[in-house]
Parts: sequence; structure tokens; C-alpha cells
Amino acid sequence: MKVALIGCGFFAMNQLHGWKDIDGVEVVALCDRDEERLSVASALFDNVRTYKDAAAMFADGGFDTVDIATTVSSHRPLVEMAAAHNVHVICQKPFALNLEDARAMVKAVEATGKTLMIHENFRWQSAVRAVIEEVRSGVIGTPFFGRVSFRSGYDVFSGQPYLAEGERFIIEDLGIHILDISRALFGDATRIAATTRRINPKIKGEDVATMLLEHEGGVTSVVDCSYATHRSPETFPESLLEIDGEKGTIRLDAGYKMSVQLGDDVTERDVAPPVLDWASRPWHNIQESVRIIQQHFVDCIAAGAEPETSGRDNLQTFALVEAAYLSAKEHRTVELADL
Ligand code: NAD
Ligand code: 89V
Repeated sequence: MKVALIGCGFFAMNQLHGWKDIDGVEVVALCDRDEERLSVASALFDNVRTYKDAAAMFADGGFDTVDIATTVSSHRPLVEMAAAHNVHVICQKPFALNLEDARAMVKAVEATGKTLMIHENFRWQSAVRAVIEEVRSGVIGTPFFGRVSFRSGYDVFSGQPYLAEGERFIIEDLGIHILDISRALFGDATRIAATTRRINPKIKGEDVATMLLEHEGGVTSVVDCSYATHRSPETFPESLLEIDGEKGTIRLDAGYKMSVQLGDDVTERDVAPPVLDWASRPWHNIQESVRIIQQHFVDCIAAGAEPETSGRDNLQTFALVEAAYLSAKEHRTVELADL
């Protein structure tokens, strides 16, 4: 697979290391409007073409896959450019600015027959994945309740200053991952009710959100996230999970401790992720998930299979984000079918 990456910023460095670790993948071209970022990223490779303009990179071609690692406002034009050049696409979350754009982007790539996957990586963190596999194995029977929780006081704004500037913040940037974990555990949701707050006066958007979901299979889940929670130990960027099933419970607690309880028997497992040689704490679980999600993308293309977090699938996660904002604004429960 020959990969071209657009957007050599803060997070793309993880994606570039991830590609380097995957057999059969070669990064052949890089694009960023910013000369300095382009130069730092290209230093990771012996032989890579560099471009300041994505259209010029597509015109030269020589790659079969594009990795779009820019921020959201450029996603639609870049995905449509990729579709016009008939290549596979992996695009960072949040996929689009609104649901209409997201639907159009999925349609554009579907028309080419190429694969479109969204880089929605939290469900691919190995600790979260261990819980998803346990739930899917049926060991605790049919789940009836779940909680997916992310509460932190970590300063995300120093690495990603744009997060302080948007009208929308935590649901669009972080809640999207947490809502996606809830879907991975319990299936699609039919209704959502949400409240939001802004606690940090230095930012524009909301930094606290509490969401209640009803899922198609009958599970009720509480999905809560906060960047205004000062706690010790700081758990960034861990998602904590609680699932009650008819036969038992599963929890993922702080410090990557998973426990499965059946009757009075409790089995505990340390599911802490490794720190890859290019990774650093506390980001190492996200960094490991980047390599895992990119390997999944490569494996699905080789097998002709649809990725778990395909563009089509991500429309459901994206709809939950839109519905959560609508619910918080209008103080009402939103039916997903109405969007
Ligand atoms: P960033 O601002 O640091 O980097 C984006 C880069 O894209 C910049 O260097 C910018 O110059 C470049 N760019 C923008 N539009 C371009 C265009 N049309 N052509 C060429 N270059 C262009 O942003 P970031 O923090 O790296 O975030 C990028 C994306 O990754 C965002 O969508 C963000 O939500 C996502 N992200 C995901 C995770 C995760 O865990 N999945 C973590 C952090 C960020
Ligand atoms: O995953 C993300 O999208 C990041 C962060 C973990 C900081 O929320 O923006």
C-alpha cells in the first residue's frame, strides 16, 4: 500500500509512526501548507515527496491511499478530492462539520468502490478492546446497563490550541470517541438526551457533557465526559467503563484494571497498553490504538471487507454528536431517526 498523508500536525506524527510499523505500507508523499511541519514530518522518511498543495499531490499521484489528518473544516473538500482520484481514504475524526456533509462524503467514496474509514481510534485502545471482546463473548449475558466515562483536568489546549476556539468542544472532539465506544459495546442508539456546561472561562465551547442513550437492543447507557474535573490520580486519556449484564458485570477502572464478576467470583486483569518505542506517557494508549486502527484498515482492504469504523458506520456516531447538541440546546430527548 502506498500512502500519502495530508496534514502533518500535532496528531499526524503518531499516524506516520503507525504507518512505519506496518508491514507492506510505504509512505510516499506528505502534504501540509506549513513548510516547517512538512519538514519535521519528512525527516521521518528516507525518500518521501513533499507538497504544500493537496491538488498538486493528487495530480502527481503514485499512491493508492490517502490519510487525511487535517482538522475538520478541510475534510469534505479533501475527501471529495480523494474520491475524484479513486484512492482509498482514512480520515480523522470528527469526520465532518455536519451530518449533511458526512453523508455526501460517504456517498462520494462509495461511488468509487474504494474503502473509506474514519480514524475513530478510542474503541481500538487495547484496554477498551479487551472489554468490548469480553462483552461480545457473552460471558456476562445480555447487557442491560452501561457507563462510558471520561473525566479529566488535563491541559489539552497546549497541544491543540484550536480546541479552545470552536463554538463546540467536548462532544465534538472527545465525546465522539466515547459515544463510539458505547456503540461498539451496545449497538446503535435510538434516542439520546444530553446536558452540557462550560466550566473553564478561557474556552469558547462546552467542556462538560452528560448523555443518556437508549440502544436498539434495550441497553441504557450513560456517556459522560469532562475536561473540568480535577482528580488524583489524573486518568487522561483513559475511558472508564461499567457494564451490567444479566449474568455478571465488567468494569474497566483507573490504571487499566479490568474486572469481570460472575456471582461472587471476581477475575481481575491488568490490561495496560504497552509504550511503543516512539510513544510517550500518558498518550501511549492512544498511540498504540493508532497503529491498531491503521493495521485494521490495511487488513480490511486486503480482505475486501468493510472496516468496523467505516465512513458508513461512522454516520451513526456522527449523528449521536449532532443529536447530543440538539438535545442540550432544546432541553429534550432526540430520536436519532428524526435526523
Ligand atoms: P493540527 O492543527 O496540529 O494539524 C493539522 C495540520 O493540517 C496543520 O499542520 C495544517 O497546516 C494542516 N492543514 C490543514 N488544512 C490543510 C490543507 N487543506 N492542506 C494541507 N495541509 C492542511 O491538528 P491536529 O491536532 O493534528 O488534529 C488533526 C485532526 O486529528 C483533527 O481532526 C483532530 O480532531 C484529530 N485528532 C485525533 C486524535 C485522536 O486520538 N483520534 C487526537 C488528536 C487530534
Ligand atoms: O482524541 C482526540 O481527539 C484528542 C483528545 C484526546 C485530546 O481529546 O483531541
